[in-house]
Amino acid sequence: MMASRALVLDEVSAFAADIRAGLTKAPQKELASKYLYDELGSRLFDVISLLPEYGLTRADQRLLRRNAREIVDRLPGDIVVAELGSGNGSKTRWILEAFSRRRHTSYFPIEISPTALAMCRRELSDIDSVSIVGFEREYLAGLLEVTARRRPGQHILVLFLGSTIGNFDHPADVTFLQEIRAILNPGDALLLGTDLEKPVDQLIAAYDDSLGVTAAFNLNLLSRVNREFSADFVLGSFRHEARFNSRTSSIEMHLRSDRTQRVTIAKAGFSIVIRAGETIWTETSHKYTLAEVDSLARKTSFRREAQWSDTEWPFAETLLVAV
Ligand code: AVI
Repeated sequence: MMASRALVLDEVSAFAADIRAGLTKAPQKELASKYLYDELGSRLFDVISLLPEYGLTRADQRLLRRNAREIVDRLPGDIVVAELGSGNGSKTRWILEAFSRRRHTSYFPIEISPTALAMCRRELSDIDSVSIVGFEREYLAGLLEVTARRRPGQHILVLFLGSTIGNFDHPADVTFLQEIRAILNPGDALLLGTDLEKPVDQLIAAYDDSLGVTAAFNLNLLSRVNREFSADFVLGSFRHEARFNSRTSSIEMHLRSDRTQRVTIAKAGFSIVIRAGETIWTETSHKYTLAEVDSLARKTSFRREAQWSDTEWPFAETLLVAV
């Protein structure tokens, strides 16, 4: 389902307002990580998931492939599947195939990236007995539309995979799950992927890979602002940085300016000065413990139905049911 013209204009002005708020924030400038995913950023993220250093996506895929049948068996009846941030759809295949063996299944990917939505449709269109309707929307707006379409007796399974929840600053992760829960009915389910704590050097390598793909992914955010808002960020004067914040147990991505410079974001109508050594914070990626996942569920009125974890790359898939 394509966004209307009015919505696209709204999104542009929301983006402009977010850029202004983030880049004028003191003492730490920031840009929201959701803006990393324009067409180029979405494709760079797909490459990141293939990097030897970045085991997160492969762990997520292994767990879904090995446990799809059990996940589906634990959710009897007529289930509609909604996915928040479908990406290219490749991880969802096993779940949809398992549901489709039981009955015809509706799948609603919800994505703000039209590129990812198109890739997802292409990737999954060959599965028999699955109908796909994509929503080019923010997560909660899309989920509201999906729930409005549910028929009496149908339950919803929301997929929130790949540890995207970790990209919400705490306590925004709790607030976001509460908002999802408020949209759902008791008995609806949430399959939540969370990346788990692991050695810091392994994490730094995953977010500062030797090919420089993550650096390109991060820098593309400035390049996107240049393209869409006629800004004049000089990409060569910023350096990608991945650091571990042990207080929050999160990897943070930053872009560090190597000189003091003025940057004008022409179409958003403002300019800023960035000092030498100052950073723009572009992403948080929280690493959970299993106890934290349990507490997240408790705080958001879900009960843990089942949990599977990967040992090769510590990662957990948790099936939560709304109470
Ligand atoms: C999408 N998200 C879970 C990724 C992560 O690991 O936090 C995004 C990413 N950023 C850098 N590499 C991958």
